[in-house]
Amino acid sequence: MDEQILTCGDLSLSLLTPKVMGVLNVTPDSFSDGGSYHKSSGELDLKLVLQRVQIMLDEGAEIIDVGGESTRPGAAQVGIEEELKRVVPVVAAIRKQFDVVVSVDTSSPAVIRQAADHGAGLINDVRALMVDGALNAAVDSRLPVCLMHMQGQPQSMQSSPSYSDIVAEVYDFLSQRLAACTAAGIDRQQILLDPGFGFGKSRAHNLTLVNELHRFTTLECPLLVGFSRKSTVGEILNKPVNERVYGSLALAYEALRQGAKILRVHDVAATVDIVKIHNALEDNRIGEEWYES
Ligand code: PT1
Repeated sequence: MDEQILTCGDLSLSLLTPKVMGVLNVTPDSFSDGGSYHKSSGELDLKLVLQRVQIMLDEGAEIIDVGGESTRPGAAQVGIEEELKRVVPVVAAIRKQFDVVVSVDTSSPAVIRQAADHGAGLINDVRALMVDGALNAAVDSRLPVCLMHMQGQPQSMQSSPSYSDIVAEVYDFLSQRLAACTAAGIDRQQILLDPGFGFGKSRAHNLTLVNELHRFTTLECPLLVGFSRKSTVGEILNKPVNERVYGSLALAYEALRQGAKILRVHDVAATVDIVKIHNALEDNRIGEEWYES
């Protein structure tokens, strides 16, 4: 694979080295940072949002992922009007203040279109552009897209996840969505793939996907992964959401080893440190002929 450069509207993003995507949930109900940026009236406080973005950028995030619908296990779906009201002003405000790639975590064609009109640089869809109209909206936006695998829907996906071969099924799904997207006119170079950790998967399914992540590199699209503070980490450590940083970093490091190019995380500073260590080890390898042979 040659150097991947994503064209994110007026910005571009090189994936020659892995990038950190900082999570910004503008929802009242997300599992980790839900409700953090709301006034007591329940209204979103844009000043708090922009302060959080500034911190993540100072810590080294190169993408900010804005989500207006919680997709954690058990979360309820949100109406289009509410999602638009949450997401679009935030995308616009971030882009007014910062030259950073803003990703929108959405499955809705209306949100894709309006966010793109207000400066979004990437579409991150946990439903892999399968909602009616979403694929066309993404094609029209000309933005890069992240296609993720999920079994079921957030409300019920953890009730009984079941696969005969987790890796093969996720691989085939991503390969089919990749084909659908290129057929619809999305440039192959603009497509990211994500196995969807925690989305309709047991702890064993998640761990197998981590161990076998390298197999997905044969799809020849950059891999995006999100383990940050998720319940698989919590189950292994028997720790609550706010004590899962080190566990999440261990999985992120393994994912880097196996070729992940974007890490979607809450803990930006810590993750940027492990990316730097990974990069230093990679640089040190170059020129070591014995390694090639
Ligand atoms: C992800 C992701 C995402 N995760 C992409 N987008 C979430 N591309 C939202 C738990 O088990 O991995 N990739 N957008 C958050 N979703 C979850 C899922 C949060 C599971 C928590 C859990 O605790």
